[in-house]
Amino acid sequence: MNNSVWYHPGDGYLAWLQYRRAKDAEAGPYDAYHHIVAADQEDIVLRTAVNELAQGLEGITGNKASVSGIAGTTPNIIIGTFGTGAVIDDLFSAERSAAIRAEGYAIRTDSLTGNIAIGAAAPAGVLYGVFHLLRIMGTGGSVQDLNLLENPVNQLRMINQWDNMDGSVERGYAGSSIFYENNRVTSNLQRVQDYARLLASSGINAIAVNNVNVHRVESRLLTEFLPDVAELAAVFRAYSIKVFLSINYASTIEIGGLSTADPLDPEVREWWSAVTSQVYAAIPDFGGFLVKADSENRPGPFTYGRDHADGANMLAEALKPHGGIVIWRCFVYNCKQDWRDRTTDRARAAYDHFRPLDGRFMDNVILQIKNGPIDFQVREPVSPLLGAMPETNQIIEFQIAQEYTGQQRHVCYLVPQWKEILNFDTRLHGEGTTVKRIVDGSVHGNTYSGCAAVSNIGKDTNWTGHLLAQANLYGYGRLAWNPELSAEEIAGEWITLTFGTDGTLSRTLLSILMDSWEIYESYTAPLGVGFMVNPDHHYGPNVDGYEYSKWGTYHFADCHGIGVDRTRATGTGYTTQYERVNMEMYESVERCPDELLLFFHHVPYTHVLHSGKSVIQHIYDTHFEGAERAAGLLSAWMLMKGAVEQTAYGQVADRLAEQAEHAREWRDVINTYFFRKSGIADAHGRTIY
Ligand code: GCW
Repeated sequence: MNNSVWYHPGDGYLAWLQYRRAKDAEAGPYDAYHHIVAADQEDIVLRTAVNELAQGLEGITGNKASVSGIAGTTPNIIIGTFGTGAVIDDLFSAERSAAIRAEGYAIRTDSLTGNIAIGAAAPAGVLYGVFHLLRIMGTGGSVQDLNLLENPVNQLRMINQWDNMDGSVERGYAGSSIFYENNRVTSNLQRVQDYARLLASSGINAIAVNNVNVHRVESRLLTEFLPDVAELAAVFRAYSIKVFLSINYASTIEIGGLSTADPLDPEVREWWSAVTSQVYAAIPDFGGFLVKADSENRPGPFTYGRDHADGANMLAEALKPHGGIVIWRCFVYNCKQDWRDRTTDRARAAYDHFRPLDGRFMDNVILQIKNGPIDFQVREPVSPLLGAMPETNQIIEFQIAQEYTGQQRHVCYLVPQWKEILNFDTRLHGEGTTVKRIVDGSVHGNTYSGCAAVSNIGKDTNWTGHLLAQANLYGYGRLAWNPELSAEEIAGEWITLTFGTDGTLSRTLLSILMDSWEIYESYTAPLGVGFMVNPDHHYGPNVDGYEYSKWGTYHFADCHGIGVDRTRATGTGYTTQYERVNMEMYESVERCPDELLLFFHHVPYTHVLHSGKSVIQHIYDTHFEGAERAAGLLSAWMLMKGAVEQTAYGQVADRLAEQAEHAREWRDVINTYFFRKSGIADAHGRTIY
């Protein structure tokens, strides 16, 4: 933000960094803080921390803060890294500072002087500590007795941009790219910097700046456009965010003038090693490469009779001397399936491809695994590949962009979904082997661990199209930092930071957010079966949209029943990819959780769920209720007129109106389809067409 002046209150541009003036009662204690002590202002990240703190204080208290290397009249806010001067060292015990890891920090208020100290092992921690203090003030918290210590739970907290250099964003629902226009890197680095602030303030520390589908022009980010990438990296560096590039696996052919991309070919290896060295010469702290290979028609090692380990290791070798890493995606499946073929199961693919390769990857390779086995549906089981490769680094991939969850036209707060996934117990090493512990690296003691997620931002003034979709971006960062935070807590923070402290408004927003995933699920594809969307753009209902296609996403509805038999006994055997306890649960039609029933089983419409309802009646009921509840979101919001800036009110009202209307469309298409298929009437005689 800094010098930009074109945004307006309520338009959403400042997102959760509004720094609204605190109300009197809260401001009292904050007002006293208008001097920042920072011994070291040489380091770029520390400089950012000072600037952010000054800016935040000014917003919250209305006072311009002074900054110097020495304490002024108390109370001061003293920030810095340990071991760089007594100012900060004296304020924390040795034991306390020893407990702080690379990106962690401690914050403490001295009861005598009122001084608040933020101490960290490294500049990044100071920056995170500053954002924490501002979050406390921004939510009206007390700063009088602070004594807290934070370390991020996950090491890699990454964002993936699916931005193309022509300015489009794959699955982007918030305008065009903020990074590229007309096949060049943008010159509007201010917008990029404003994005970096948002990311850093939520805890993000890595970003891949281009789409995983790398076309010809983006292949040249590695070479011809490298100076521009270096400029992007400089912006992110100031916020302690490492830049990665998605690369084209066949770059040697596409831009390298070679005739092959065979990972075992010496010339190919040399090309990558030379190009990688050039990248590091331009960007010494470059993160590494993100790779989508042999996936949805992208090139990969299969062409040369090699496997994913050969491919990934070749790149890892080029990166190794520079400390870089390869993030290799596991979204690999047959996207040219014959729909008549009932034996191929797309859900099985990632595990079948990668599990046998455990132990073959170099230690600077990380596999990036989508949270579910299919593709970011509103409901899927957890990918069985997570945790199934003890010798291999893994990170989980979420999608903040709402490709299948309403495309930022419907509200769908995804943090509850992510939490459910992270809390899932894989049982791989007995009870308590939760996904979050696999992801944070503690189960297998991996060299690298953490999470990645596909961003949901674009050039729209409010970043995310739907103003409420900002909660997903914020929430992802916060959850990546600490998966123990509750979905309510995160939503509450976001609401207060964004909209202020009005109680009624906060309660309304909280219930809209907290209900939204369940509501969206209830009027879309039922009981975990997935898809049922229009092909290509994936918006809106189309039950058979993918039924006779090559994409491997079928529901198999006929006049008797619906669902995919993925059991070992009679189906595709996908269930066997889970540890025994989970396998038995999913295998059994009686024990399988209702919400995933049709993911694992093909059942008659008359099958009775744990809820006591038949499948068909469940479909009718949830769709009638879902559409009604969607309309209820709009009514609830309409009561907030006047309690929130007009622009923000209008933005949200427009989207909720579209959602309400579109939920009716979903309801009627789905209900009508299943009524016609099954011939079974709704027990309550409601209108079905
Ligand atoms: O869900 C699918 C999307 C593609 C995307 C792909 C992937 C980037 O529809 O648009 O491509 O997943 O994750 O690679």
